Amino acid sequence: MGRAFVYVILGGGVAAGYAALEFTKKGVSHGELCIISEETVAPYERPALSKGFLLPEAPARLPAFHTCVGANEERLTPKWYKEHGIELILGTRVKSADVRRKTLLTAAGETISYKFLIIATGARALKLEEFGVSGSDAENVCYLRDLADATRLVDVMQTSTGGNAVVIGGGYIGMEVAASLVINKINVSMVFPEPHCMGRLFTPKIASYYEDFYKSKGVNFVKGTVLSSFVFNPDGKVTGVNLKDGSNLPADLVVVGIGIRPNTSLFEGQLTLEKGGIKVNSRLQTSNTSVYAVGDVASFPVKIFGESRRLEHVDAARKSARHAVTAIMEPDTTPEFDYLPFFYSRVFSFSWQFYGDNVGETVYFGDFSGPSFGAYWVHKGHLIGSFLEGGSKEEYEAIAKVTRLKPAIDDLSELERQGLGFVVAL
Ligand code: FAD
Ligand code: NAD
Ligand code: ISD
Repeated sequence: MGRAFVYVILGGGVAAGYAALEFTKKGVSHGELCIISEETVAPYERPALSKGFLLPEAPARLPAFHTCVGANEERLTPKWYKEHGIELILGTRVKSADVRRKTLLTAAGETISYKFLIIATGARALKLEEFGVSGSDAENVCYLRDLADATRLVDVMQTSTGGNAVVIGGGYIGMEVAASLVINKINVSMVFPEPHCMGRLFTPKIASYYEDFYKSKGVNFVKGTVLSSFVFNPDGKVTGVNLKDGSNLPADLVVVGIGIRPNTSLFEGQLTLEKGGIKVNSRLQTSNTSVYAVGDVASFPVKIFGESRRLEHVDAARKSARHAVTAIMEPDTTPEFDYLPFFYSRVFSFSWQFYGDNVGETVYFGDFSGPSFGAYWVHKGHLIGSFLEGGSKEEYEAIAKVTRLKPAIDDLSELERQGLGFVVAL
């Protein structure tokens, strides 16, 4: 059995939703496009899962956060897909792909053929087993990648009020979930190997601002070590964790956020890979001209850095998806994808944005004991990265605009003196 489509989006996450919206804007006909997703729900804004979804009061629930509400665009409910003649093939895992024949084979045994394929398979959470620790399938050990994970986390959280949680990992998931656990009145210990949180982005000074606040909320940071094993009760529930430094922590709940691995396996040996992702050109086109890759799974040329990167952030997923659709539908007029990396987070009442790259010398500005502060990164005489906590919409727009311009910086102390005034004035 089989079906044929002109356009197939493989994966039903953030990028898929934004690609679908773009296809309708470009005039796709009924019956030409399908989305195949292992998830059982239509594409949604994944960032909500570690924020609004975990709130104790009035938590975000579908259908409220289907794409594309995160970019203040239309909310694409299952009804919307139906009205637009887009087939949503949900709860369906693709188990193999043949890019030469232009076919995908689902786990249910259906062959789906395409003229153009957009790979939007995203990534999966790394498991502790990959680091030699077993037992992460216990009922109170949670990962957080999709709606099913988030639903399970909420269930475990609700039975752990007043108890102890151990958060493994000090990155995005670790920081956002730890804040949510505190808001849910759960005592939190965070365990990670680096000397400070958000090691991939924050400097020690920026990290200590947030860590100090978390500590004031009772969070216990255990740094420079990792988990070595779990302690179980006779029912197979985790009651504690043993750490490599010899210490141990009690646990009613464990949340693991130790990074991701892009879902490339269907295409290994068929498409060129790079930096752990599927290599694409500035049209988001892979080494096979009928196949495009977008979002977390794609390694694409970031023009302002002059090199390819794989970015694990929602803005890149949204914009790369839209660009790929434009490149497919308007091949002769689509410019190169020229993307300015943008990361953000919201925890407690904090909200920060970062644009560009965090290499070179750091120049801080603002009041690190107050609600708003920031940093610039200056590399080879140019401002190439900007971070701002507690900014206004206009200020965030200003740091983005100036970072894209990569202005020459002759005098770091003058930049420090001007602080946010530097970008606001330009
Ligand atoms: P995904 O959204 O992961 O979608 C991939 C889809 O492909 C899934 O539906 C999956 O089931 C499907 N799939 C994979 N393999 C198959 C297969 N073989 N067959 C069928 N379907 C398949 N980024 C930010 O910038 N800001 C944030 O605040 C933020 N918060 C986040 C919070 C959480 C909890 C998580 C997990 C991520 C967060 N991110 C955030 C990252 C952001 O969500 C991702 O960058 C984004 O979702 C990537 O979109 P994508 O479409 O490439 O992949
Ligand atoms: P991450 O890469 O942000 O952080 C991983 C953390 O785990 C790091 O602190 C790392 O040192 C630590 N770690 C690695 N191995 C470990 C081990 N064996 N034991 C203990 N700690 C270990 O990844 P994440 O936090 O898992 O997030 C997953 C994905 O979700 C990422 O792609 C991230 O970008 C995305 N996400 C983004 C946001 C956002 O942009 N606001 C929010 C949530 C999730
Ligand atoms: O970008 C985002 C984000 O951080 C969310 O929480 O999209 C979601 C939506 O705003 C949720 O409605």
